[in-house]
Amino acid sequence: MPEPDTTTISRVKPELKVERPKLHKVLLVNDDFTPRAFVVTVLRAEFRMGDGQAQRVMMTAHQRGVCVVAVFTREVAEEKATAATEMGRKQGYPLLFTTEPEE
Ligand code: TYC
Repeated sequence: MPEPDTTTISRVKPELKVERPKLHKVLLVNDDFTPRAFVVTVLRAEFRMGDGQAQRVMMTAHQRGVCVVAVFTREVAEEKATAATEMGRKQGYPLLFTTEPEE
């Protein structure tokens, strides 16, 4: 009698190594020179915020020194921080947006 064909089925699950990209925060840094209304304009233009949210973020940075604006992948966070900082620079303001990785 011939042996039946055998099939070996692996019981070891292949490890899935799909990692979520780390998110990065965009931070708004306070200064003594940029007008409040201009900070609000930049937040609305670059981060698509409504007026109320932009006012709150601006006032938080004003009172505490820094405020988290939003969270993105590293590339997008850096692009937006650079573009928003550049809006201030063009008007001669020291307005600064920075980025940092989320824990
Ligand atoms: N402190 C500024 C002023 O009193 C306003 C301001 C707020 C500037 C937040 C920057 O990130 C900032 N005119």
